[in-house]
Amino acid sequence: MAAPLTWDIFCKVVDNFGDAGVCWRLARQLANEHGFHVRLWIDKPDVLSALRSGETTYAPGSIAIQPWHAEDAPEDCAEVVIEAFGAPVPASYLAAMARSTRPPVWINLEYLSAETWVEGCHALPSPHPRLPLTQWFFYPGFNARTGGLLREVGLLERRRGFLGTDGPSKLWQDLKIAAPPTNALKLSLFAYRTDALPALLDIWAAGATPIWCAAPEGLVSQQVRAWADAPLVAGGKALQRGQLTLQTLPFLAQTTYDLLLWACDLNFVRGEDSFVRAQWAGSPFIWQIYRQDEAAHLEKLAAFLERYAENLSAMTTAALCGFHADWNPAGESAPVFAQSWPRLVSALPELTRHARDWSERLSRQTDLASALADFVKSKLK
Ligand code: TRH
Repeated sequence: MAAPLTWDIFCKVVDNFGDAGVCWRLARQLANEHGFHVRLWIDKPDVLSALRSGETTYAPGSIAIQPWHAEDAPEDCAEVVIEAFGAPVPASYLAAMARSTRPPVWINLEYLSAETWVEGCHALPSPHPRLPLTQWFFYPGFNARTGGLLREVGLLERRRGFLGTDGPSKLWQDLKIAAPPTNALKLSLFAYRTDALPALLDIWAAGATPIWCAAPEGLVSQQVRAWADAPLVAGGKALQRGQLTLQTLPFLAQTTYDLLLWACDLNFVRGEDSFVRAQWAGSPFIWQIYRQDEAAHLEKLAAFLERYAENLSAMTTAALCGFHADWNPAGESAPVFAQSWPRLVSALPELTRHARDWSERLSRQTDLASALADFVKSKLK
């Protein structure tokens, strides 16, 4: 039997958790499900530690996590080399790649976007200007003309199992928090700092619907505490303000965060990885997109919403897009949510059905790790 392929993934943490989160998921799947030997080179291993705390669900020995310092490079190059989100491999490593008797399959794994141009760029070659090497663009995406989305084997079955049994109550017990009130709309909140947040918390507290909101520690924690005007211990007793029960949580391990998404009725997510996990959770979600210069992110947001809302009624589409516009404001003034929140709540029954169908439909697509494995095999023939 041939020895398992060796993969080097290079990850540079730009900020926050998404770069590490995506690379870790990919590494884990390539090792666990495809049996490859993976080295994950990461410049900030502590970011990864936060995501993995207490996690034991990967085959020990098949993933090596390697701290990566600037131009430090591994001496030997792997058979497959992935530059995640354009993190360039060190020059000496590139030279080693060029010297190999069989040059590695060299992939630039790009950010996720629902924009249609992605389909034209996915899997295109980019020959190196000087060296005998070719890099391949690999774009995640929402259809078969792209590389697909990261999805572990059996993910949706596990979600169904969790929800079909006492998964949520066990989760609250494990988190050592009181179970949400049974009549409350259960929300999770993961967001970038935004001036829009206090107004939304006000609406939740004063609104007609009882709301339970779980907020893991992060960029908005300070704002949440300032709004509550209370110290709020992460994972401590929930705070009651009018109709809102606010439950702070510690930053969770990635695998536990999934369970929180599964257990909630509506998830506020951001960036890339939590955005994808919310889709696998099969519940409605609100996406706070990572801001880019010249408001490029708003086009990306619109492209996704257009794709996602394809089979929704006009009213629900308007509610979904209206709320996203308020949560991702183009201008400086903070939105008030007085209209967009109640409209979103009215749209939740249809959005809930839609979210379930969407996740089932997407799950019929080849997942990103398998698509990468197939692509690599086709290049090694
Ligand atoms: O953290 P993010 O904002 O990450 C990024 C980065 O900003 C990056 O530079 C940018 O390029 C990219 O977004 C688009 O959001 P994201 O992608 O959702 O990553 C968050 C990760 O943190 C994800 O793997 C889920 C995980 N997570 C936990 O493990 N525990 C938690 O409690 C929470 C709230 C999240």
